[in-house]
Amino acid sequence: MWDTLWTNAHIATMDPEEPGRQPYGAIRDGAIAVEGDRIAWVGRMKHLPGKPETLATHVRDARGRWITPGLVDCHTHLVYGGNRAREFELRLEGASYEEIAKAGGGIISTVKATRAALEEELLESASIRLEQLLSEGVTTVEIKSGYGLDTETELKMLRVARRLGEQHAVTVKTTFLGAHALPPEYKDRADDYIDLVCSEMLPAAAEEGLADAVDAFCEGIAFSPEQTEKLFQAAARYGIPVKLHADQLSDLNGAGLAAKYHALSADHLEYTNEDAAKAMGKAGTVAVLLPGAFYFLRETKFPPMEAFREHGVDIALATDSNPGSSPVTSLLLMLNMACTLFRMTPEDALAGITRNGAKALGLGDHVGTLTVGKQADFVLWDVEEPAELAYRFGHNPCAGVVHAGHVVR
Ligand code: DI6
Ligand code: FE
Repeated sequence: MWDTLWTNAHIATMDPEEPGRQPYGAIRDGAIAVEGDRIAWVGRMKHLPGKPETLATHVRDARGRWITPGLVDCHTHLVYGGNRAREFELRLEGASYEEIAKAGGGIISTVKATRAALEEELLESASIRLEQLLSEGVTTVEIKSGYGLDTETELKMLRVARRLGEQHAVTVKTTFLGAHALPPEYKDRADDYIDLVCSEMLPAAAEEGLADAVDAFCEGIAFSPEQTEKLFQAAARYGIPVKLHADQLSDLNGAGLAAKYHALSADHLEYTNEDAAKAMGKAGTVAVLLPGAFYFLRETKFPPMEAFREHGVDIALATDSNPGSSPVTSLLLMLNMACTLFRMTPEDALAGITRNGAKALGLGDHVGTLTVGKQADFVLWDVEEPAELAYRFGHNPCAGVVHAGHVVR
């Protein structure tokens, strides 16, 4: 007997290997069985090995709804103090994101607010943002540090991220982003700061088991490729996988560097060159596109979509939820924006927030498709076809969420 059998569902498995594959890996008139926290069976109703009541302790009727894998938001900065609404006004008056950063605003203004905040305050403000993501079917979320830029505050942020995962029905992956910006006390001493990150902050985060991955901002206004490389080498010594904020505002060959270190993902990528895209394909590094930041910074340079496709680079999408460049807490909106702005198909976009989002977190074998043996994370939707998830915006058709086998919404 299975624990739960969901009947009368249309299932977008998102499994690329689904036999006789339909778009979205779809199984119409299907059923999905859960045993413990795992998926035990997925298929057509007519192929069930018996009458539903004889197969499972609980039978739940999905009443013709669509079921997709639980959504994966693989790049967020959910934990921070304050907000940057005033900076938004300045940008609308003509100041650029880089100018504001160089004048000591930008990331550094959030660093000040985050250092000043108590752990409980950070937990509370991030909880509200997290609940907004979860209400749309997110079951896995990555959360970065990077607004502390000193050991104490970086660890405080990562502890908050871990506690969010304990207090909410979601799988949290943490990323240590100590190399996000140069703190004011290290002005003109970026190499010294990177030494501190490598020799004190990263070891402390690793020691407490707070860093599932290591990330950096490789950019003219942040850290050079050489400094990034030092950090990647330190991460390797701790056996922690890397990711990179790469080529967001200029092409420093960040994506190529990420590929060289077999990064899980390279993120943003508006200015990525073709050779780097090719290297990403070879290394299996996922391209994480962040349409919220593209839109909010009014970027006009598009990520090299053609090159990614040609070189077999998997594309994921995420909110980049943060106070400066993407103050958004809707992953479904990113689905729509990826289609309208980046010309992705609704199916590819959905893969970007399920299967490929999982891969970008090193969880490709664990979540992201509805396949027997994977964790039972899925979402029921009040839609008539899966493309509706990308087509509407500002609308939430989430009708139910299962996380690790439990109905949580
Ligand atoms: N790129 C981004 O878009 C975020 N971080 C980064 O490296 C923005 C962070 C911020 O402006 O607060
Ligand atoms: Fe980011």
